[in-house]
Amino acid sequence: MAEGPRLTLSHWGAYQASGAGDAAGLTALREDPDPSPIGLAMWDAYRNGPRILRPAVRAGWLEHGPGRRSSARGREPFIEVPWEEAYALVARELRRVASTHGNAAIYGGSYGWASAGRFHHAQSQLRRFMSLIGGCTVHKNTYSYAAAQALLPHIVADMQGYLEINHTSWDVIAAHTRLFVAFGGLPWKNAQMSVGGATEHRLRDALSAAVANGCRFVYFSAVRDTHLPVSGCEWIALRPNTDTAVMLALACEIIRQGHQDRVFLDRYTAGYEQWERYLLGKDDGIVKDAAWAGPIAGVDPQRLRSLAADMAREVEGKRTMVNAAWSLQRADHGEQPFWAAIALAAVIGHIGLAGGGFGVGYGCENGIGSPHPLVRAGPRLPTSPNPVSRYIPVARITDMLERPGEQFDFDGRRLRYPDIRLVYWAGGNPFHHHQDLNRLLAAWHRPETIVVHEQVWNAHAKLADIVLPATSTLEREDIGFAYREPLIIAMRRLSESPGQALDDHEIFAGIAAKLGIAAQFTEGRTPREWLAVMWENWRSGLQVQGFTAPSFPQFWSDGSWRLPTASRPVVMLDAFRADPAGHPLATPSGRIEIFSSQIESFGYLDCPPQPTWLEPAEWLGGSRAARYPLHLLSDQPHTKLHSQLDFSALSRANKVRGREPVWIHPGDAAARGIADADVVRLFNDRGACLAGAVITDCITPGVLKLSTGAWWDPSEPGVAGSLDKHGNPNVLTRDRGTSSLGQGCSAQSCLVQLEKYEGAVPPITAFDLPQFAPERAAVP
Ligand SMILES: Nc1nc2c(c(=O)[nH]1)N[C@H]1C(S)=C(S)[C@@H](COP(=O)(O)OP(=O)(O)OC[C@H]3O[C@@H](n4cnc5c(=O)[nH]c(N)nc54)[C@H](O)[C@@H]3O)O[C@H]1N2
Ligand SMILES: Nc1nc2c(c(=O)[nH]1)N[C@H]1C(S)=C(S)[C@@H](COP(=O)(O)OP(=O)(O)OC[C@H]3O[C@@H](n4cnc5c(=O)[nH]c(N)nc54)[C@H](O)[C@@H]3O)O[C@H]1N2
Ligand SMILES: [Mo]
Repeated sequence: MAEGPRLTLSHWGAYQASGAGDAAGLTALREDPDPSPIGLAMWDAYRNGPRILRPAVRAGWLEHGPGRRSSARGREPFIEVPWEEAYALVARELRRVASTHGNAAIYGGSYGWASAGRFHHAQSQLRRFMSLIGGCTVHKNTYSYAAAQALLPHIVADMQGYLEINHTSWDVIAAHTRLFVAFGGLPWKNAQMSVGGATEHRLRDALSAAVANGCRFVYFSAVRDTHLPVSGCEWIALRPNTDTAVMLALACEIIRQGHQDRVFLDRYTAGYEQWERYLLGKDDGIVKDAAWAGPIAGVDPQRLRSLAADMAREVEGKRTMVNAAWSLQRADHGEQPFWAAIALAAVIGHIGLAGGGFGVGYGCENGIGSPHPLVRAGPRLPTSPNPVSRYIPVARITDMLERPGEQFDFDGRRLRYPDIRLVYWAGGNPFHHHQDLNRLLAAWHRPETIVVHEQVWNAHAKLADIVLPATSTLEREDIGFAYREPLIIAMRRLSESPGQALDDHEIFAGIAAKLGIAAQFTEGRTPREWLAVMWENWRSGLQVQGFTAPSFPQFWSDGSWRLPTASRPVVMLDAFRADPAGHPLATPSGRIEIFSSQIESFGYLDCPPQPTWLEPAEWLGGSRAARYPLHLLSDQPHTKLHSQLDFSALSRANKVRGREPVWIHPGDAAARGIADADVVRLFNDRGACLAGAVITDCITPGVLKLSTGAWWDPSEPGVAGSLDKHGNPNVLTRDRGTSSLGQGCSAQSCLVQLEKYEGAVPPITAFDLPQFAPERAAVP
């Protein structure tokens, strides 16, 4: 088969191999108007980073067996073993746990972004493998937007299945939006990513085009968006977690000004009257107007009143767009700001029309607002259904490990936590993504065995019992696809695998062989044959949707396939707007539910049946602020994806004295005697970390910003509560569900204290390899 251009794809972009020998590297795709620098640093990082080279087993596990001395995780050396021995150990352990405790005692939720590429997608491989061995307990929903995933189907539409992939496209916004109000901003840094692979980074140009066309941008955030590429964007600083109060006030002012769209509310929504009573204070005597919200959010009420007046207007067919960033709902009661944003947009009445309505994620990922056509489901590795029905909402992992057998609420159901004996992870990093890591660490000692496929020696790998080294995308062939991206990429193998690292597929095939199910797992195909089968299956499905894709050999030799241009612009909910009876929503009323009887029937005090202001457990207006007076935001990092590539030159260049930078307002720094580039200590009852001070007026007084992604680097590995030397905010964040409805991650509700670090600054050890037991270290 002819070999085409040497391309690869990552979540942050498509790149081409360039140069040879010492000059070998990656260059951005010529067609990409605004490529991400993250990919340029990836070549060197994957080749010279702290990669895992051989299968490794924790010494105590190998010597004493599963369950013994599990509290020594992270504190014992590893013993490197040959692959055949590793396969046999994992196979025997899976068989033991399944036969003694049942398959539900295996947690294979394995949340995480893994890498681009549809065949080697680690979780797909894991799912296929697990379903063949009798299944496992899994997870539901995401860290990204679990509150939205639970709430939105009740009140408007499915988040992942409809809303996320049907945002009104940027070209329509440029032509038809006169006012764009963004809660959480439109962070360019986040739009570097598309899950599966961004191939055309469009946010910068999209914003420029809209502003050039006269669109006014106003954004509410505790931080100034330093990457906003256009002038003419207005920043309204607000206290974190108070967006709901601001949205209620904007709606209340529009109603008091008599500008609510009565026709829209009558025809397309349900339950408006009850919400209006709440906004106007008919029952509790509190009018939720600008004068009420101003002091809660720290915003000038007059600014809210005049913004409300502007939002209600439609001028010459140009409308108002209200957007909520996903960060808003990763907070205590995170369901409420999303519901309030949609109810506010309903009061304005522009939903379903070009340029107006609401967004739930512009700027969060590159694909949102894409003009490119939607093709259903990319090429997929076939998997059979999971034979085990048990699951948890994804962010309840510590609760599950701590409290087997206990009941909990989730989206109208009562569920019970399973008793997990074996944890299996491939393609995610819980010691990056989960909150309150000291609590997770203590719970992590409970399972008898932890198996991890990883590329790198991060904290997650160091805390496992059996570590199996996985390849990176540069070291394997694949098909790269993401929703509403224009290019499908034939991903080439561009680099040698380090040491004995193998593809996740090959690792599972090896274990499957020990279990006697290799033929079922691989179906006798090579990876290249799988790519061909996956492509051809997808291609015939595309034909039905009216797209003609090339054959696999043609695609492979061309190196990529460009989707045809979309036949019509995307306008979210346009069919519903045009014909609400013919295209009802999948909600109980078929309309947008401003009041939800279904949610009311659940009786959750932490998720009332209409958009409501509820004080977060931790915020600047609450009583806890007396002790911990600073609100910590842990946003997404701009130099990497989560914890991936934290060891790259790009990520390291952004650190301050080797630590993750923390943004501090000049007043907060002065009050604590902190100077720029000082090493500082952030702490609360849950933990403490060091970080590097960046003093800036791009942040509101009383707020700190420490992006996620710094590899957890505890001063005493394996010991809960020890100081993190590197700046991982999750030693500080609170591990509670958003509410009984969503049970999502609520990392953005977190108060801390800050001080200058006076002790001797400890060295960073996050990127060091673990200890290996000397006697067996020399496996060939
Ligand atoms: N405080 C706080 N915490 C947060 C958030 C926040 O805003 N604040 N955001 C949350 C959100 S939205 C998310 S999505 C999560 C992200 O959390 P994760 O998705 O878990 O984070 P990643 O660092 O992307 O983890 C992916 C891991 O998979 C490994 N990997 C990559 N490719 C492969 C592969 O092919 N095979 C194998 N075996 N491994 C591979 C990488 O080395 C890496 O360790 O974090 C959440 N945590
Ligand atoms: N470069 C890069 N891009 C990424 C990722 C990454 O790791 N790196 N991760 C990807 C993933 S998995 C996801 S889920 C998305 C996440 O997308 P988001 O959830 O939107 O991302 P964040 O960066 O956490 O937050 C966006 C902005 O909201 C602000 N903010 C936080 N809390 C509040 C609040 O209460 N009110 C208001 N008004 N603003 C608030 C933050 O300070 C930040 O400026 O990003 C994706 N894009
Ligand atoms: Mo996410």
